[in-house]
Amino acid sequence: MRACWRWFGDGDPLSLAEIRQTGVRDVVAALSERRPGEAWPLEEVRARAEKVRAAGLFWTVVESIPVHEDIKKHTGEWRRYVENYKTSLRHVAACGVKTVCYNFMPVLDWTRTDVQTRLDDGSVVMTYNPYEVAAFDIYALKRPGAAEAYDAATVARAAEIWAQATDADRQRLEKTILMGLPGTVDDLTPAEFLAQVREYESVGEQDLRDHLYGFLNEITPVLEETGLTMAIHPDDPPYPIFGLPRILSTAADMRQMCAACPSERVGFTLCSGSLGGSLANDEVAIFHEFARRIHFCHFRNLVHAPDGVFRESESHLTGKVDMPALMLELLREEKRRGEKIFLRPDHGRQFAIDRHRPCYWGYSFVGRLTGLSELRGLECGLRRAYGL
Ligand code: DNO
Repeated sequence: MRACWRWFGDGDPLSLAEIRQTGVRDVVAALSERRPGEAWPLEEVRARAEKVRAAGLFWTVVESIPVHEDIKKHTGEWRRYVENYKTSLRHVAACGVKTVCYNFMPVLDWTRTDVQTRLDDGSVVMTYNPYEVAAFDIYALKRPGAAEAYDAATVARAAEIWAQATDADRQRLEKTILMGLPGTVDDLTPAEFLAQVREYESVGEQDLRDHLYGFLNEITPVLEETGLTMAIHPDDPPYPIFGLPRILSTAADMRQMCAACPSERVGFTLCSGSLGGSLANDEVAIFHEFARRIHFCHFRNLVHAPDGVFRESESHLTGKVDMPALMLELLREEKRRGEKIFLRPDHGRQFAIDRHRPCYWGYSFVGRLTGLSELRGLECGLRRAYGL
């Protein structure tokens, strides 16, 4: 693996000098101050790349150039936004970037219901509880048709959750679901969120797929011209929520994308923690099947309860994702390519020591470094054992 580290720019509590001491050489960053749809100006991209260079690091992966909602819906000025996207791609490529990570989830990016789940030892992880999402949908958002959209057992559990929740619990849930987690652009109010969700009433699942494939085929010549690869991030959780279509959750979705977009430059971010949100997904089989098109990896692990609630694991190595098998797939693909694959340790626990450095949820220093260290050890052991 070619280990990378996500840096949130000048607002990041971690400095580039500190990141350098993790031993990584490649930084994952974005011009997050630019709004979706805007073209990233060359001088701003260059200034960011130079800042990273001055710290002895390289800005190799962009995460993310967000795709404007109009491109997903084919509304408003979507054609102009596609042209702006191409401009941003040319500019990041000119400054040394090799891969661009992005997602195509309508309205929301990744979603959690609790960002402060305390484990027995006091360290903190994040949780996704589908029953709390249903409760929020039915009782707080009051989305038309929401109650009918869930099965009876989910509705009953959602009712119980809502009845028992204090005002503070309800507010916490609202804030957690709608807040701008890293990668998400805005914190939305429930009314704004509902309005945005309702704009998708006329955009079916197939429409969303067609819009994604059309977008990718449209930008492919720029990828060929610049050498960039595009690495779509899977949906998280990997199934539809709030009645919004989600089209990059399963191997079948990935297969459809490959069939519609022939260029191998159009590929995937293998995010084990996002795909792992569904027990039906086999991350190792997915890596194997789509290996040639995997341009970037996020590795982390999850612990599932039988009822569909999941949280992040105490270790990147143990949990739902068979991390040794996944790493082995990665090493075999690297051997085939004769080239390493960009990978960043995704979300880590927040340890007591991390609490003194306010970080984005999931992006603690010690937590991520622990994850990276585990992955490095695993890589080293597998290389030796398999002669890779
Ligand atoms: C969460 C991240 C996502 C990711 C975007 C990519 O920690 O993995 O927010 O950056 O989905 O567009």
